[in-house]
Amino acid sequence: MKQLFILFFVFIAANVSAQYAPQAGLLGSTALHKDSSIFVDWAISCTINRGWMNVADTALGKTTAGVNSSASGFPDGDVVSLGDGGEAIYYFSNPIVNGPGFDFAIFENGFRNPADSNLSYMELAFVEVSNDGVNYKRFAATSHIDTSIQTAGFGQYTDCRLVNGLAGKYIANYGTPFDLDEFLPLSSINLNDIHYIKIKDVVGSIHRNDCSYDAQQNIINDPYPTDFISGGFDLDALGIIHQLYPTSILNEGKENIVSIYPNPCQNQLHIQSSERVKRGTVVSLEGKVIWQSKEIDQNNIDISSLKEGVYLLKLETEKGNIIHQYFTKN
Ligand SMILES: [Ca+2]
Ligand SMILES: [Ca+2]
Ligand SMILES: [Ca+2]
Repeated sequence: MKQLFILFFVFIAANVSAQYAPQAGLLGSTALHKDSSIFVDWAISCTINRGWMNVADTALGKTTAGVNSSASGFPDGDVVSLGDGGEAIYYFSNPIVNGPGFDFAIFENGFRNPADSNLSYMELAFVEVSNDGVNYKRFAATSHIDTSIQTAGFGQYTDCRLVNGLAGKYIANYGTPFDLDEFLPLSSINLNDIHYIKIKDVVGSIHRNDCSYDAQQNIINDPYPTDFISGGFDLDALGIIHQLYPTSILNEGKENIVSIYPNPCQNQLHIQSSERVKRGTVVSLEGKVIWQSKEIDQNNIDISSLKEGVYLLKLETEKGNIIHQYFTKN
């Protein structure tokens, strides 16, 4: 009897551990609203490798809804549909880094069940990060969604508390956040130099031939089939929380203080400024200081000796404003 009691207790404990953060707007949710000041920038460069409308019937062809740029910039509801197992790969010239807490968030276009705020239509995707675009590390995905009955391709709601480590957990306008801390035990990835993030649609079939597995080799039951042109994960945007160099967003309200031209530039970079510029520093995208001035002369910087490429110029004005501008040397 005592043994039975212990077994029962273990069963309850396992169930409790399956309860991950709830849907956006509910107590304990980790969802990040698109207007949150936590975001310092939005990913702009995205390549799409479309998946099939239905992996089990490739004669239907691949998804076509949306274009690469649908996944760029601020979340706007314009999405690109990845299809079964399709991928989006973001590139960051200014790498994502592991700062305190979450480092980036992914936006999809799921929606809530009007009758139950815990439930939503969820399409899920794996998330992977890479330094070089060749070797990727995947965030550990967990799904405790029941796999006895296939989640329908459209209009069936699921409780996101059953899911962790997968993009698409949260409804439209709310990002699902990811923390690079997860990879701290690995020496094979530099967490302060993430140039690539891959988002790969979960093929939601519960049939073993076509299914996707979470990190514990459980089948992930996700809407399937989604055999229409907008099938699969609908990627809206990627919000950046921590990156190596501050961005123009951090210059907000200060752009009118300093502008640089021409850009791209070959020889003389001109600085137009309403405050006297005290100091300038040119930094490579690898974070190496290339050049530093004691005084900026005549608001010109000679960049003729730099190699071709993109650089960051940090300018400090007399009033203590620090402005960051990127320029391309050609
Ligand atoms: Ca972090
Ligand atoms: Ca899918
Ligand atoms: Ca979008």
